[in-house]
Amino acid sequence: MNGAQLLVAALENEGVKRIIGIPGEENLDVVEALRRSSIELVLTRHEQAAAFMAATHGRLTGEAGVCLSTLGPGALNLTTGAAYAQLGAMPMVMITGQKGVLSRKQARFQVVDIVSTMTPLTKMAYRIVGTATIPSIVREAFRVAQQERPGPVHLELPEDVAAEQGPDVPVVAPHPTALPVAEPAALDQAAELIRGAQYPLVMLGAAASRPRLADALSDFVRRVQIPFFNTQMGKGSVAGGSGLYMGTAALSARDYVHQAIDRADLIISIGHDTVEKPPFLMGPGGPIVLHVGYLPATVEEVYFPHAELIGDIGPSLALLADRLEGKLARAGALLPLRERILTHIADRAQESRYPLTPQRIVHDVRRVMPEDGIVCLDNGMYKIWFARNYRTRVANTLLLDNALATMGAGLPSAMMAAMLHPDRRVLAVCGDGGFMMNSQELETAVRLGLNLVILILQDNAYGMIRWKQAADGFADFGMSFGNPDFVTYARSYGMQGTRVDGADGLAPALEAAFAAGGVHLVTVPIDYSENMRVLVEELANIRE
Ligand SMILES: Cc1ncc(C[n+]2csc(CCOP(=O)(O)OP(=O)(O)O)c2C)c(N)n1
Ligand SMILES: [Mg+2]
Repeated sequence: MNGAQLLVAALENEGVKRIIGIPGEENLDVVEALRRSSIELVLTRHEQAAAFMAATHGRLTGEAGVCLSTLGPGALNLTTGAAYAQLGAMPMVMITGQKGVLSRKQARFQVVDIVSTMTPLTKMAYRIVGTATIPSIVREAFRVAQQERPGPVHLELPEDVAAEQGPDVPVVAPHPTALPVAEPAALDQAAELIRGAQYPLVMLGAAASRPRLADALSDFVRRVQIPFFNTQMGKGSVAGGSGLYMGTAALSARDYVHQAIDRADLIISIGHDTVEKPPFLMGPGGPIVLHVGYLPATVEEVYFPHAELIGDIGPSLALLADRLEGKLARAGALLPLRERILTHIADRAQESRYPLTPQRIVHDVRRVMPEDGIVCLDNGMYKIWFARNYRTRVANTLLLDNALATMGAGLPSAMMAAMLHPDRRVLAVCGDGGFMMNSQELETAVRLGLNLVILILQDNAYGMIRWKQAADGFADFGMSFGNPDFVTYARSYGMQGTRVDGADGLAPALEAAFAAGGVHLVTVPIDYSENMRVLVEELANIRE
């Protein structure tokens, strides 16, 4: 076997079904080995999209997604995706080519030190220099990528190592590893803290959305009956309408949900990852914070828990619930605030204004998405509105990036969601800015025959920055642009496109797009004057 064949055999051994990316001539041995394997090669039109897709595979399944690129320029195009997976804790393995290590027939043409480039962006970046180590290195790469805290790993396979014939080294079989569960003494201490709280509140953070955790979290909340709120990336991790949801912290302070947070004397912070924009700001005199995590808390200026419960979160929470169930007289002490908070959030959700308000768009999207439908956001102003206003009842049904918060990932992440869940409705929601950063992938989506609807929110501007500019008192300057005619643009890719031209047109347009199947683009103008009215002026007045 040559190096490429060993690599592909090792990937099959990890259960890899597809590799996403754009090969270069340095990868041709790998491409040939893939042709003879069970693994599908999925071409994209930009490596960045391939990395976003691979990372989303990891995010949704817990198993590393795999992407492939050539050396130099192609590998550099993976870097934003690497950072996306690193900050977002998404397991991913990136494989890049390189010129030969033993001879350099093309001198330094296209040679960039990619291993050094990837080192600060990954959990591990490694150049393979001989065939014999390939099976063990691939096993190690997947182990590192998938274990807590998950993230990206980079492997560089130089073309001469890929082509080199070596001994048939056996692959290393993966095996499930159970994580340690929290110590009994730590569980007792945490239970005592919670029993002593007058106004307890649960917060579900980014790690709460790990695919394997959904059932355990829902059980915990149901058993202890303490109301909960989420961070943006913790959204959707408690199944069903528990009646205990208090809101999502899309802002760091002064939103309606902070009325509960500010009143709490104990916050049980489950799976919080400080890569997220802070859901609340710790300071002197605030509530006690109990951090429950796979790993100890990262201490920050705005997050410094007073106690910790460390270990496999699911089983640890079950043991904690054993100590608390039926013993918490004050469990629901903050619940009387719930109605008021949720009513404020739902304000004007059905207003018939055109262009549509963000609240109306969120409301109409929720109407056409079934409970298990998946909405994938790009980054822009609407992310705050979706995080705040879109209610989720199934884990990982609102995929957003509150970690790198990069533009351009909305469409690729939705494409991967549609590949993994062809039976569920998947909607990408993108601003006109973010959509155009990876719109070339419409061709990929059409070629793959995906069922996918893309909703473009059109304000002809980088709206989020325009809002910040206004909120900070700067003049309105430099944030507007023109757009292609999105309906014509969609049709040029061989897909359907619809423009919403009335306040009541969005829900029927989305419904028709899903009913038609295939890839469908819907564009709707958005009225962002609500940003100032609600997120600046109204919220400034809610201090009690
Ligand atoms: C790759 C990248 N570039 C720049 C930014 C900074 N940024 C955040 S939101 C935003 C504007 C997004 O515009 P658009 O996609 O049209 O969404 P809108 O806010 O207008 O709804 C910008 C420029 C970013 N987050 N990521
Ligand atoms: Mg915009």
